[in-house]
Amino acid sequence: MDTLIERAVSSVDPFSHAFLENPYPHHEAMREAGPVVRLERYGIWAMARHQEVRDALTDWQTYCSGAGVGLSDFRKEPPWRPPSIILEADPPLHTRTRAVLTRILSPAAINVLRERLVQEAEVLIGRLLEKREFDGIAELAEAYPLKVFPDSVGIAEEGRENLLRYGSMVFNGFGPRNDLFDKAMANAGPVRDWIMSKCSRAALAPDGLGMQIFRATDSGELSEAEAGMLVRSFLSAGVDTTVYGIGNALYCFANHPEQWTTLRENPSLMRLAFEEVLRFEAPVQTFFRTTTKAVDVGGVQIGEGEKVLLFLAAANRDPRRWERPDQFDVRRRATGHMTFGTGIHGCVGQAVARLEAEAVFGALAKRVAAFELTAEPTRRLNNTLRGLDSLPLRLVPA
Ligand code: 4MI
Repeated sequence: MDTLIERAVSSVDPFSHAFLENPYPHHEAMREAGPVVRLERYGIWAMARHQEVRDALTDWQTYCSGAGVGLSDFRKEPPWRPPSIILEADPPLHTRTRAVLTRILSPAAINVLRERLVQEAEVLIGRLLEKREFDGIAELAEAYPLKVFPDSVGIAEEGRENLLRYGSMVFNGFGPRNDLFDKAMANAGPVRDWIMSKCSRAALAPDGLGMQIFRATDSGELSEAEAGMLVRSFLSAGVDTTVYGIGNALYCFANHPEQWTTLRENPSLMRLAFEEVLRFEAPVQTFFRTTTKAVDVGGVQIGEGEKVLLFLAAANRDPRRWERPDQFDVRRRATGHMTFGTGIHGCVGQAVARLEAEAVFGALAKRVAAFELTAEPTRRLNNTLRGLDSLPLRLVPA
């Protein structure tokens, strides 16, 4: 006899303001409801346990990306922009584009940027120490990536404010057409035009990461148009993710001063500490996949062509996987978190993200004893990202 498993159903809206303000109780409810939960409101499935999220991410043949990694199914409605040829692609296209970026963004290739990124962090932290009080989001979490990332890609200075506007479009664009989506898309035309104008060979510095993509056209590995599309991927993925990651790290250390002290006393914990930030306050909270065939998940049948919402941030606090999951602890082995994803689509830029964090928090660790909140931080709600709009800080010099 077959075992009958009751299918868990939830009426929660994971893109509502209430959910996004504090997702953690909802994550727990979804994890405990079952290995996969039907979200009635959108007619989709959700996974919130570490094992199931991981299994879905490592099975691209069943859980594809080519129908989009947001709520919208590209096979049923036109995407708001031409699909990414790496994020929103499956093998064999993905295999070819991914190989180019894997090479350009390898840890060894990215180490070449280290000296400049450390230098920029030290200059910025020196200025902020003189100021003493500032907004940790605008003046640090945004200011740093907005300087070093476009410099590294090889983009001109003018108009860089469009990068954050475009990031908001990209990450809110993975959600439903709600108020956050509409607000992000309000000025889409000029922002998209600016971004696309920076994706051509002529707009890129000769020694940057962007031009390295165009060099892959020499061997016939990519077409000229594909190279431009991969520069667009850099500009889509490389700014907001690190802005929210650095902002969330500042927020964690301001709220857990003893963890900052532990880190300062043990500088070798730096890399692990940033992984713990990514586990505990994941800048990227969710991604979707689409099933290519019917699949059984823990006794529940999911049909073909169904959207599945993967709660990376809920997997990161699954008590089946982590001890004391709701405790921020820089000493724990936080690797294995799902914030960078895993499998063939696992974050290709993670060496850059880690380098930026190491540069910023390494500079802070040398000179800052503590972060004091001078007012309540405010949240910036986003359909995909979790982070702050403002983080009023006072630095206590070491
Ligand atoms: C995971 S964040 C992200 C990655 C890739 C792209 C956008 C966002 C893209 O456009 O390729």
